[in-house]
Amino acid sequence: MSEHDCIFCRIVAGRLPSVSLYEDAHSKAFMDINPVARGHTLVISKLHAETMLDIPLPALEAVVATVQRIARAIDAAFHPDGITIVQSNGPGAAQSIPHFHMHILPRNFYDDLPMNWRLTPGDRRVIEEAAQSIRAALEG
Ligand code: DGP
Repeated sequence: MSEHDCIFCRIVAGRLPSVSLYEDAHSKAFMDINPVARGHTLVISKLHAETMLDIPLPALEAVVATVQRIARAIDAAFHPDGITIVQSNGPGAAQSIPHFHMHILPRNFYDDLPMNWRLTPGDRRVIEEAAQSIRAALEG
């Protein structure tokens, strides 16, 4: 998808409407059109970058600062039991809009959102092997 076709670029440019909460030079926060919780908010970079792997650090920092600002406001407004911040990269992670964004999800104990996992001990050898692969990539 090019920047020209990108839904979130069109929202940044004001060519598509959004229920806006906040914006600064590098980021924008607005309500998700398919909310899974009351107050479900998106924070996007104004710059078009598809994923966290592509986005320049200053733009990422601006988005994270806005996420904290909005999460604090959501906490004050709704007093949820918790807040999940989630961010997907690529189709295998179910990213449906290829423009970098973070979700802010007010949570409660009984919301049954399918994103919690049980804490099951992993195989230490498999964990160590995965770490070795990542360390090699870091060094390479
Ligand atoms: P993801 O699947 O992580 O890429 O999340 C994309 C989110 O964007 C999804 O929760 C729905 C939301 N969304 C898609 N199109 C629009 C739109 O035009 N306006 C708004 N406000 N949200 C949108």
